[in-house]
Amino acid sequence: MPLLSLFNRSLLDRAARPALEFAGVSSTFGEIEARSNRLAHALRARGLQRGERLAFFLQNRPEVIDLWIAAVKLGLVLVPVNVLYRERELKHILADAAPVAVVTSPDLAGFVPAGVICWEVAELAAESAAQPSARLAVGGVPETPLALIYTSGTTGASKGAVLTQGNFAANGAALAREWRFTEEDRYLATLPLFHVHGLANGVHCWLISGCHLRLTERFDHAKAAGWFEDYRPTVFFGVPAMFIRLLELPAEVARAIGSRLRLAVSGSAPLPAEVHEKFRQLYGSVILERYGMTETLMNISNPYDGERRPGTVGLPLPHVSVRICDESGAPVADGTSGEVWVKGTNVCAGYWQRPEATAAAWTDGWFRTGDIGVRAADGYITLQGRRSDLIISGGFNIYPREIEELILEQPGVREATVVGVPDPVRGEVPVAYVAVDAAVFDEPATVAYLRSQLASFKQPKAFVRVDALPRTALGKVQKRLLPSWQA
Ligand code: MLC
Ligand code: AMP
Repeated sequence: MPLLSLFNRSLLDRAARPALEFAGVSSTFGEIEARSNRLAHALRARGLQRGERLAFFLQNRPEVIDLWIAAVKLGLVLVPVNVLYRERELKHILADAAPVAVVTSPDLAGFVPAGVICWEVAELAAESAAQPSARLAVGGVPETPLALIYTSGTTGASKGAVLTQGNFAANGAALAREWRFTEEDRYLATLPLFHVHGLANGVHCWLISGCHLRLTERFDHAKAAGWFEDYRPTVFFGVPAMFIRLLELPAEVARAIGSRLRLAVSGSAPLPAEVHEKFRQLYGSVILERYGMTETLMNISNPYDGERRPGTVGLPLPHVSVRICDESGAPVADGTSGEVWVKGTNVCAGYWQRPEATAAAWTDGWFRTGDIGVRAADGYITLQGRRSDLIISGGFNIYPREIEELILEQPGVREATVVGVPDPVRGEVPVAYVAVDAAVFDEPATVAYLRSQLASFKQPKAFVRVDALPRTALGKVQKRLLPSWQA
């Protein structure tokens, strides 16, 4: 079913129902329909045409949702940008995607590189208010691109995954069904809307099922207990760092929250089995872990009914085919590790303007995820690591090479490498190992430079000095031979 038809189940058929709450302000589905129509007219008045790209660089707020729905109606391609990105990341994404403009807010606009056109989100909303509320829908087919979402894939260079309306429809419809969403659900949405976990899963399960959503600007563990108590959600989606923070709540508070929570979903990074178990003991709720990627949306999920097995990501979703392959691309036997390959209506159309990267990631119609996994005889899949040295910190991806390149540009640095070290909350954090000329290397200046260029979660927690990096005979850095580091 086309994405807009899925949305119509709520936007048109449940027009009078309360839909969304943000900062104490509520909207019905009918109001969201009208707001997104007015915004579509305003975007059209600013000259945007089907197929054109428009970036957004915004914290979570209802305007992001209005923009998403307006983009579906107009056939626009949105480019979500992580609010923590700084000069280097923004320059790359905005040059590569070349959007008509970036929709942003005054607090973030200062980070947008000079020469890029910014549209102030409040101005756009004010302009929309004067537009007609009648639907302006040019429609879309499943192949119509809807988003370019930047991800680093298995190499360091960030690439735009071209996700279509059909990808979001297939993913959203499957998850809403598999995870038993109904219009009675109350979904607490704290994940960022610039990543697929919050956007493709959260927003789409909500719009397709017609449940209620409370949006927060971001996850804040100091406020989380209050939100759960006050809103009484039945559904929560989070990254492991959020569940680890939630383990800090007093037992009676946790038990009360858990008694109302019918579904807690974790993904984007490995959920340690002990967190799964501690959450069950404290909240009386068994976390459902699933596995996805920007390029593929969701692939594999533990079952709603049946065993949610800790440490595993479960079974392939009904519309997704999964193979575990060896280096030659041949499927391996159950119990043997290999690379996870996926195929299905969830998989993106390729990388934006990068035919070589696209060719390298697909083989015979299968997308090669770069994740290493193993399938048990009963079908449950466990992820064991990655082919690349990706670091995942709090659910945000970090490619060491991106940080290494910047450090190597600093005066006095001979060699540099960045590795992920274990962190009790965020899973991993980056640490830099450097061989430097001590008389020249200026660590505070390097830290300040990295802060101006890269997202805060990519900042190395330490610069560990070594005489030289351990290397193989071929010159490759042997990260596992580096001295261990502890905070
Ligand atoms: C995080 N920070 C933010 C922020 N989110 N700052 C401003 N706005 C936001 N929206 C920064 C903080 O400033 C801080 O920076 C650091 O992140 C941690 O903040 P914290 O308050 O100490 O939070 P913490 O309890 O550690 O939890 C971090 C977190 C965050 C869980 C809130 O990591 C997060 O939002 N993660 C979600 C990532 C996500 O959605 N991933 C999905 C990718 S899609 P400093 O300077 O102190 O470090 C994908 C596919 C799939 O992977 O399968 O889903
Ligand atoms: P992204 O590029 O941000 O979409 O990140 C996708 C990556 O997150 C995947 O390739 C996995 O390595 C990782 N990931 C997502 N879900 C899980 C999970 N449940 N367990 C382990 N890793 C995960």
